Amino acid sequence: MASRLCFNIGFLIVASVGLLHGAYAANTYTVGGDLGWIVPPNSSYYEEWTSQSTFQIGDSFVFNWTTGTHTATEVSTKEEYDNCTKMGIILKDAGVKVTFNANGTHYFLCSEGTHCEQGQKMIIKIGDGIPPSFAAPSLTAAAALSALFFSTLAIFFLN
Ligand SMILES: *[C@@H]1O[C@H](CO)[C@@H](O)[C@H](O)[C@H]1NC(C)=O
Ligand SMILES: *[C@@H]1O[C@H](CO)[C@@H](O)[C@H](O)[C@H]1NC(C)=O
Ligand SMILES: *[C@@H]1O[C@H](CO)[C@@H](O)[C@H](O)[C@H]1NC(C)=O
Ligand SMILES: *[C@@H]1O[C@H](CO)[C@@H](O)[C@H](O)[C@H]1NC(C)=O
Ligand SMILES: [Cu+2]
Repeated sequence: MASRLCFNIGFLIVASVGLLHGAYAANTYTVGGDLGWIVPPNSSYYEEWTSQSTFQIGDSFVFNWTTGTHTATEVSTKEEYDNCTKMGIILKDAGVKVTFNANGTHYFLCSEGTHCEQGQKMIIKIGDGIPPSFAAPSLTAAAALSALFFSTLAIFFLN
């Protein structure tokens, strides 16, 4: 009896997450493809990589690096991005996964050394790139469910 209840609750959670994600037809991208998130061979590498896809609400990005020290740092403005300003939300764990639950434009760079100046920077545009003017409560609930599901690998930006 007890185990059956457990199973039903577990199924409900998995089904809910599936529905929420399914509604957005979400994809998971490995940033930079096979190269991952490192100092690229040329300064337009990540711009070329992002231009290959149109990103939507619910999409996730895995920042993958294995050797050396990098960060995935999100800065707030285009000016900070252009300047390689090395302050913002700094994610240091290799393999970190970021999921976006709203349209918006996000500026990422590596805050180590001169990596950003060498082109380790990327603009991710979700949908039309325009953030909502207020936070939608239902998306917050979806993020909470997803957070349970992906545990520590997922970092959510709800701006
Ligand atoms: C940048 O490097 C990538 C991978 O080597 C290459 O495909 C692309 O053509 C290069 N772009 C420029 C502008 O050199
Ligand atoms: C991350 O990089 C490592 C080493 O380059 C590679 O083996 C692994 O498949 C990559 N992971 C993803 C999700 O691409
Ligand atoms: C960007 O750099 C310019 C020139 O160094 C500086 O005047 C400006 O304040 C910087 N802006 C930001 C947001 O860091
Ligand atoms: C997000 O952007 C897309 C365009 O890519 C648009 O169709 C959609 O209405 C936008 N969603 C919100 C909630 O503004
Ligand atoms: Cu770096």
